[in-house]
Amino acid sequence: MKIRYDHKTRDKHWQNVWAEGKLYEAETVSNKPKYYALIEFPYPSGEGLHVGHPRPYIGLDIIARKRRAEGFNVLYPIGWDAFGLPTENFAIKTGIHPMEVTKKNTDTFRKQIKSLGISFDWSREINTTDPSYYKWTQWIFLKMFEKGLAYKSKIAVNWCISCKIGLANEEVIGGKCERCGGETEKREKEQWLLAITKYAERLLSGLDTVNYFPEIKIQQRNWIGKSEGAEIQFPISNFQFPIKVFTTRPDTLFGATYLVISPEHQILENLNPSADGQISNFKQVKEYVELAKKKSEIERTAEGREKTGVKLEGIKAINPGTNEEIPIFVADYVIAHYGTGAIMAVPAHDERDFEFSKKFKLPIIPVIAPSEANPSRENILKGKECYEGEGTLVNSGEYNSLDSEEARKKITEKFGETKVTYKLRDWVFSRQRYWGEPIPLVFCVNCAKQVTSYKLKVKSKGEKFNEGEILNPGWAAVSESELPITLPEISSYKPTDTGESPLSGIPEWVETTCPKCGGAARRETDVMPNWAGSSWYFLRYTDPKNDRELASRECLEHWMPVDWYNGGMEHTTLHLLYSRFWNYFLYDIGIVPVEEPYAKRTSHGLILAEGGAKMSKSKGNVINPDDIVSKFGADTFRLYEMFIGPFREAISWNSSDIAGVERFLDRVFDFASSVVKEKGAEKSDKSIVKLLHQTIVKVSRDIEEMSFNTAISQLMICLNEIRKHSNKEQVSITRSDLGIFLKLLSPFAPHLTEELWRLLGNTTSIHREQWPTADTEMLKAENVTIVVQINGRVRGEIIIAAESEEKDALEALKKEEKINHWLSGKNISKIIFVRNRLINILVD
Ligand code: ANZ
Ligand code: ZN
Repeated sequence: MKIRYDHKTRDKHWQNVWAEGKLYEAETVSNKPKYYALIEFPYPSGEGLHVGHPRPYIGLDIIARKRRAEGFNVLYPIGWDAFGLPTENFAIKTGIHPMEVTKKNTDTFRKQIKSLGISFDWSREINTTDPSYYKWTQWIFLKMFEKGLAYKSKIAVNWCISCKIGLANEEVIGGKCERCGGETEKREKEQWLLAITKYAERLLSGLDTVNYFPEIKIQQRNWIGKSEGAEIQFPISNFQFPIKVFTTRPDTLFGATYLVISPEHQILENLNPSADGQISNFKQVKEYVELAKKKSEIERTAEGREKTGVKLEGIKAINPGTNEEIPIFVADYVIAHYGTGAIMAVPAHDERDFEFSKKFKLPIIPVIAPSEANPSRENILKGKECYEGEGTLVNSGEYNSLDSEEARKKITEKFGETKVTYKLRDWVFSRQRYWGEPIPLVFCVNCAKQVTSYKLKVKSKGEKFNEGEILNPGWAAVSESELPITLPEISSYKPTDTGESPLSGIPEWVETTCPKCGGAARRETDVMPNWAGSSWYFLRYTDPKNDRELASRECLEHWMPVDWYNGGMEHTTLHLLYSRFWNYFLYDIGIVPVEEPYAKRTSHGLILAEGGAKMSKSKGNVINPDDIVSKFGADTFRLYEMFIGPFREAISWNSSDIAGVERFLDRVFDFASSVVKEKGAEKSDKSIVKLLHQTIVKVSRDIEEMSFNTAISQLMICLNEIRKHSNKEQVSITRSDLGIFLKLLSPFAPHLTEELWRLLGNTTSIHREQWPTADTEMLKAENVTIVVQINGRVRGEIIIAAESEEKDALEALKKEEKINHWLSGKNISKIIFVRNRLINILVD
């Protein structure tokens, strides 16, 4: 009869034992080295936990458990990112207070997560909607305000029509609201902004100091979008002000055959017919401008979209290189708030301009000649084909025959000035909603007048006003002792149709006194976006109950930076950038000890529904983890989520595959029980010992590489061998060697391995054991044959020590004349190395 592990009662039992023993609580004072593992804390939605949530939790749980076993003092915390729209929308619908909704949802999430046996330190649980937490979110905002990093400005915001809320650019995807998928439009609104652009350069260069997945660094770099180029002024005939353009290719100046300004460009106001009337077709221009304003930026700049525009009749610009008159257009493919909002168009060398010039029959003058080797050279020099590359200057007067790089410097020196531009914009930080952190500022008419007159005077020594107050006349920070400014009880959570926050309808809350002059003042009624609380939560975990500071310096010094942070790729340009920015700021004002908050950042793939669609309630294809856990137990669930496929890749759920991992765990339990019964072998089989040590190496390495699925397969292979070598009379393994196997499995299946560990006679937890180390002697002897391919073709074999690295294989290859023959004189462009199997060398 097979003996089975009874997950229904034992999972809970062990979870209680661990909790009582405080097994996973980080030590505040410790001689051990620290390790801080972090996952993105969840938003506790009303839908409950989704099978996608636990994937990263389990992944980092395995890392955290391995680190504990390696002797680290591990912090692996959890909390709730609980401000946000779905909760507020639910409150609007039902009238239930968002706080109550949040409580109910977090209770559900907590229970669900706890059922998975993840080694979170629950004693440090935080919640961004807790006033004792958001007190510090408000405090950080106040510091930013004082330093002049927060400012109010009337800007065109992306307005979601159905959510009635302003959205950051990052929250608009393909012109649609990221949250509800509804239409967005542009609206002018007074908004608070945070000057993240002041940190652009540091956020960029800081990336060189951290260990993030390459694709994460690339996305962050692109989002910051640093561009080095030049600003060049083009005089306008019969008008006093020139038009300034930003270009990354000043070397193409002589090929600029027209200018294009964005529909929002200031000059259109100045050249308004009511003023001087230089633009004779102003009405047509105006119509075009209105139309363009309705379109989203993404629509406007989409590649391959038919170019539109209108020529400004009656005025002309002068190309400072050629001194020739060129026409000016307004066109929506030029964006207002990038560079100077105007471009010099060089159709011969810019695809967008090339398309535009074809449509409007504008001259194409090639000024960069590609090398002789370029097969399109003829066509390019005739202006029949666009060429965006580098080359030698032609048609450019005294600059002819310079190479483009040299010409960029020379032309910039003569006609313009060097300029660095970033795509990154300041962060729109106010929301006209209820369920967010109140912005702790007050507006006072009296002070507004004073600041204005103070600004006129020379800044006096007394520093009567801080930078934020000078920047935002009339706005004052509430005093720190008043924090937190809590959300008032209200009867309706509906945003108002004017777009103001529901808070604006509560005079008792809004009306207050000015902290500066004591006069009557009004509170800011906008609240913070839901990115606020998550911009510093990793700091709070280090000292979650501190009521004097956001966290003590001592705790921050002990724990920061986060050693390993795993989260979704969808947060790379939002949360990850925002939180790095806040951390940099807190570093600058002396609160946190490190500039970069995260030493390492990885990400996981989504779990999709069977068949590859996204799981969603509306499609009815959501898998509830509770069902899986109650049927198969937490360990089978965990193992399945890790075995399902490569951790980094999106993967479809497949219920029928769960049985496979369940069977494996059943075998482990059954076999281990028989070892317990028979007291194990005197001595393990030699081949088993060897395999066990190989397994130590492989599982240890695979865990570090987040290759959890291959670690599990190795454990499966190992178990099969152990069982194969055992028979009815004699098992092949000692109890202590079986213990090694269980330790390797324990981060994946913590409950079942704990049960077996105790059955083996141990009185303390397997999760307090040391991580097994491999006996290198045991591994040395073995050699493996590696297939050698050149450009994918098999060209021979080499024999090297098992587990050798790529460089060892290359070293061995040098001695193989036959193979070397294929490589001599060739340029190696890439090497693909599959350990213990194959090396494929790609040559040009
Ligand atoms: C002339 C030129 C010639 C350009 C050429 C390119 C190639 P990145 O690298 O993204 O910074 N540009 C500048 N401001 C713009 C705006 N507000 N809206 C749309 N396009 C704008 O791109 C910089 C280039 O994008 C600039 O260099 C400009 O076109 C265009 F052979 O100037 B270029
Ligand atoms: Zn005042």
